[in-house]
Parts: sequence; structure tokens; C-alpha cells
Amino acid sequence: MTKTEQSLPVAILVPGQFNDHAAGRIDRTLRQVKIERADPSLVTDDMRRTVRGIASFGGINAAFIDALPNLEIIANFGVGYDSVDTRHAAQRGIMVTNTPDVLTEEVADTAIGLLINTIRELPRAETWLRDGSWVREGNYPLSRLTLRGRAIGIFGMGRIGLAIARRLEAFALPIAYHNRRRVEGLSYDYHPTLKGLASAVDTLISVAPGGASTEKAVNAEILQALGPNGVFINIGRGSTVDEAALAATLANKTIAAAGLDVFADEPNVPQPLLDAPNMSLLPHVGSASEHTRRAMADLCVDNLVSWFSQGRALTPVPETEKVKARR
Ligand code: NAP
Ligand code: 8YV
Repeated sequence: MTKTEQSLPVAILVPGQFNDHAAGRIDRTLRQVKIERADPSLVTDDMRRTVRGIASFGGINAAFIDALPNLEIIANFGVGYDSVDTRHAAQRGIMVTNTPDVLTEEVADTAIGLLINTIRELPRAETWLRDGSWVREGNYPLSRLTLRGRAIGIFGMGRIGLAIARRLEAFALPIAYHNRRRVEGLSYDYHPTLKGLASAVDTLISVAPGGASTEKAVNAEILQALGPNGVFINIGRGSTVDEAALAATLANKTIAAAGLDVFADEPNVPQPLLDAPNMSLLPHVGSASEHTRRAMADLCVDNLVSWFSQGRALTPVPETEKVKARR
């Protein structure tokens, strides 16, 4: 902590549960104001008058922004910021920041773990050992699926998508991708449509952001295009998937297996997904190591400190890049 950090008497609103390291730094370097949740009806007169920043896991809508007339910056803890109304923030001249890059490698590692768990059934094999089945019944059955001979498609070839692709190159698997725009200088096959990508591969990894442009983009048609040997992995956002269609395609063997780290209504996982055969599930742990969450916490708070001490954000989201500090 620097002297500059110590001398910032700025009220930062922190809704609900928050990261301990980030909350500790806000306490030491700024002035933390707690609120149970990001609900405009809980905003007090004192908050209306004094709050100039928010630090949050997300979930900041237009009504909450409007309840804080002196708000200047929303520091989102996480690279995905689909649950912050950035368009409204930009219209009001409010900066929004996120935490890119510092979590890229961790999330890519998790994606590879989830892919292998899904295809080679490693969590089930461990349960087989632990529950005594190995002793009682003999060897765990051979996995029906293998990574060998697969063709990988990445939906969302951004920072994390690229880190996943680099790892999969070492597995000697062909890689293709779909984004709205081709990535200049990247030699992987580009598909201008998600359907085109899904038809060309048998293993689709989604690491696209949430939001209106990707809402339920992975639907029955896309899953069907993967074919009966198809595997779908989602490490991006649950909202990009039609979860009912996914459960149905697994139940009727339209595709072979799926692995999910993210869900549309976390922490609630729909029963059909829990019941689906050949499904590997994780509770949104893509970036969840102490090391990486600490780096995310530091970047989240560094954005606030930089904004209030130097008038500039370190990692603004593109929608608010042009927002200027008010002084
Ligand atoms: P990024 O660098 O911005 O990459 C996102 C990619 O998605 C870009 O290449 C973008 O390309 C593409 N994209 C965006 N909208 C699209 C659309 N409508 N159709 C097709 N492609 C689209 O972001 P990142 O750092 O890699 O993070 C990606 C996402 O991962 C985050 O937004 C977050 O939701 C998720 N995430 C999850 C975890 C976890 O714990 N599971 C952790 C971190 C991040 P174009 O703009 O050219 O389309
Ligand atoms: C975190 C994430 O779980 O960065 C993201 O977009 O989804 C994850 O790293 C989340 O942001 C913490 O709430």
C-alpha cells in the first residue's frame, strides 16, 4: 500500500459478499460502505450524497446506477461484465472497469481440465475407486470417448479462447473458431457463423461473453450440427446456451457429452442438467484459485485507486473507454 492510496477519503459502495482481499484493500486505501445487495431501495441519503465508486462481483443495473447521483466508476470484479449495464453507465458518464488478462491462464487451465473430465470421465472414475467399486466390481469401464482424433471449435477466440487454443495445439488437435470478426494473423480456420463452426468440428468450447448478442446462441440446431460424437464445453457464460435444449440433446444422444462451468441462473442448476447422462459439472470455478482471485482483486482495487488519484482507469471496458474523470 502506498501513501497515495492511504490518503483517498472516497466512499466505495460494496454490495453483498465480496472478495476478502479486495475488501481489505478498499478498507485500508479508500472508505468502504457496505450495502446488503445492489438494490436502489436500500440506498440511504448518506450513500446518495457520498458514494463515488462501486466495487462489485456484478449485477449493477440502471436503477441502481441512477440511485447514486455522484457515482463516477464501477469496478467489476471479473473480466465478464454482462451483468453491469455498461450502456447506461456510459450515457451517464460513468467509467466501468473489469479484470482482463490476470485470469486468462487460470481459466484456460480449467477449461482443459473440464474437457478431459468430460471426455475421459475422470470424476466418475475417482468415485468408482472411492466408493469401493474397484474392489467389488473390478476395473472402471473404458471411456466411450477420447480426445484422440477430435476437431476443436472455439466460440469466442479472445484472450481466454486463444490461451485454450495454445494448450490444445500441444494435444495435436486441429483448431477452428468463430467470432464476429476474424482475428488478424491467426492461422486457425475462421468460420463467420457459429453453425458453420459447429458443422466443421465435433468438440465445441464456448468462451464467449454473455449479453444480448450471444443469448442462447448455442441452441438445438448448433448442438445437432456437432453430431453424435459431439462434445460441448462451456466456460464462458451460461446465458449463451439454451440449457433445456442441451439437456434434451444429451438425453436423446444427439451429442455424446457436455461439460459446464457456468449456468444461466447461478447457483441454481436446472434438474434436467443434473440428471443428464454424460455431463460433467463445475460450480463456476474457472478463475477460482487463491493466486488468481488475489490478482483480480488487486486489479479491481487498482482501478479505483488510479481513478481517484490520477483520473484514469487501468482497464476500462470498451463501452466506457472515452469516459473522462470529473475534475
Ligand atoms: P475477450 O478477450 O473479450 O474475448 C471474447 C471473444 O468473444 C472475442 O474474441 C469476441 O470477438 C468474441 N465475441 C464476443 N461477442 C461475440 C458474439 N456475439 N459472437 C461471436 N463472438 C463473439 O474476453 P476473455 O477475456 O477471453 O473472456 C471471455 C469470457 O469468458 C468473459 O466475458 C466471461 O464471460 C468468461 N469467463 C468465465 C470465467 C469462468 O470462471 N468460467 C472466467 C473468466 C471469464 P468479436 O468481438 O470479434 O466477436
Ligand atoms: C469469476 C468470471 O468467477 O471473470 C469472470 O468473468 O466469470 C470469473 O472469473 C467472477 O467474475 C467472480 O465473480
